[in-house]
Amino acid sequence: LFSQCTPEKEVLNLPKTDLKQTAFLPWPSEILADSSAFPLDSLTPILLEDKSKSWQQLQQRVQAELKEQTGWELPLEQLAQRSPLVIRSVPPTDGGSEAYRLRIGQDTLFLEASDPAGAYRGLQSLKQNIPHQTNDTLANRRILVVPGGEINDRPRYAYRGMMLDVARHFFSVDEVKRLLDQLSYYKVNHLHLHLSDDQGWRIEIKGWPELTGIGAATEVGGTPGGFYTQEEYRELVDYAKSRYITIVPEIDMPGHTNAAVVSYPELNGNGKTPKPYTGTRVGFSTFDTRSDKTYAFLEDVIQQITALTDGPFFHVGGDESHVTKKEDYIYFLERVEPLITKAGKRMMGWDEIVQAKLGNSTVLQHWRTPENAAKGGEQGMQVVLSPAFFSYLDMKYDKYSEYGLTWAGFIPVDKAYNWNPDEAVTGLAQKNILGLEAPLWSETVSNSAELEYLAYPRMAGYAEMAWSQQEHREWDFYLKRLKSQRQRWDKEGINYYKSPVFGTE
Ligand code: TNX
Repeated sequence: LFSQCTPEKEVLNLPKTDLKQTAFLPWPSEILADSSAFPLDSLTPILLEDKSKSWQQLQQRVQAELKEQTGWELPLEQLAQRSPLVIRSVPPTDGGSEAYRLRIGQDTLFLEASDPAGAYRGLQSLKQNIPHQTNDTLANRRILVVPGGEINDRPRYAYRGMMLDVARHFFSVDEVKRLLDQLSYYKVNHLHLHLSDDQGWRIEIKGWPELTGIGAATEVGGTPGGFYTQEEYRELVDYAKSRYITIVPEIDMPGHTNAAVVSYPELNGNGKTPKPYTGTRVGFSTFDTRSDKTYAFLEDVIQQITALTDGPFFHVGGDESHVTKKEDYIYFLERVEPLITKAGKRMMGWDEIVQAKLGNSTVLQHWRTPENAAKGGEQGMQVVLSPAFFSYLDMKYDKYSEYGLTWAGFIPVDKAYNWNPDEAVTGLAQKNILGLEAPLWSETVSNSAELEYLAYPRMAGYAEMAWSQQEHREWDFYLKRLKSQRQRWDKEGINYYKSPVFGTE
C-alpha cells in the first residue's frame, strides 16, 4: 500500500551497503543484509498503521528521537514522493513484548513489533544504523543512506537495569533524565533509584515533613543534599515511561536508615536521637522492628511511593543490617512483604533477604553472596544479578581511576564484559534469572560528569550482556563497536572514561 511507485517519486541510484558493518550495540539476534538501502531525508513520512493511543505515543517518540539525531522534524502523513518509515503492529511472537523486526528496503522501512515497547527498542537499532553523514550527490537534497536488509531481534533477559544511588549524593531531576536518555539508547529497561540511606532521604512523603526537612538536607561530605517532590518524582517516572523504562524505587531498610531516624527518632526504638551522618561507613543504623509505629510509617511510605510507581517493583533494600538482630531482621521483612503485596507490587531486596520466609513473587537482587542467590532460586524466586566483583559501576577501573571504590577490586572494561550471567551463580537455574543490573553507588561521585566517568564505557557492556544472545558476545567484536560509540559520546558531552582498552588511536 505505502510502497506504490508514483510518477512523482524519482528513481535513486543508492550505493550498495552492508548492514552487518553497522556498529549495533547491543548486537541484534539476527541480521540479514541484502546490500539495499533506505533513503532517509527531511521529508520521510513516519506512518502508523494502528492508530491507538499507545502507538501514537510511540510514533511521537520516533519523531522526537529522529529529530534529535538528524535535526529533521519528519512529517507524520504520507507524501507521495517519498519512501515512508512504516510503524506496524504485528501479532506477538515468542520473543516477548520487546521483540521487534526492522525491514529496510529502498521503498519502505518497516518497524514492526507486537508492542510499542518493542518498536521503541527497534527505533534504537534504527538510530544506530543511520549514518552520521548525509550523501549530497545522490539528489538535489541531503540523504542519509540507511543500510538495508532485515533485523530480527529480542532480548536475552527481561530485566536490564542500572541503579543510581541518589542518597549518598543527590542527583537532580535533570541529571536523572540525562541518564535515562543515555540508557534508552542501549535498550536498558529499568532504572533502580536508591532513594534513602544513612546520609539522606530523597523523596517527599506527605504527613512526614521532617524526612525532607531534616533527612534530605545532608549528603556524603557535608554538602547540601536534596530531594524529589512527589510531583518531580512523577515527572521522572513519566519521562522514563515514555522511553519504555521502568523506575524501581528503593527505600533501604531496616538498616541504612539513619536519615529517616534522624528525622523521626521514635523509629529507632532506643530513645536516642542520632546525629545526621555524612561519612561513608555502613551497617550502624536500624529501625525498631518491634514497634507498630515503624510499620505505620512504612505503610505511608509504601502507599505513597507505589502510587507514583507504574512498574511492578518496590525495593526494600535489606542489605547490611548489621545492628539488627537476625530474628528481628526476619520478623521485619516478613511483616513488610505483605504491605508491598497489598499495594499491588512485588518486593525486591538485596540477597540477604533470603534469610526470611518470603513469597516467590519477591525478587532477590544478588550482590555479594552467591549462596543466597542460589537458595532464592531453589525457593522459586526470580533473581536479578549484580555481582559486585563484576558489575559494580562504583568500582574503580584501575589504579588511575579518579573516582570509585576498590572493596570489590578494580573492574576494567574487559573484566566488566567478559563473563556469562547464566554462569555467575553456581546452582542458580537459568529460568530463575530475571536479568542483570549494574549498580552505581555514589559515595565518590556527585554530578553527571562524575557518574558518567564510572558508567561509561562499562554500562554499554552490561546493556549488551543483558540484551544480546551469549553466542554473539565476543570481546574483540564488542570492542570494535564500543570504540565507535565515542563519536556520539563526544558529541553529547558524555564524560566517559578514556580507558586504555581504546588504545592510542
Ligand atoms: C555495599 S551493595 C552496599 C552499599 C555501598 C556499596 C559500595 C549493597 C547492597 N550495599 O551500601 O554503597 O557497597 O560499593
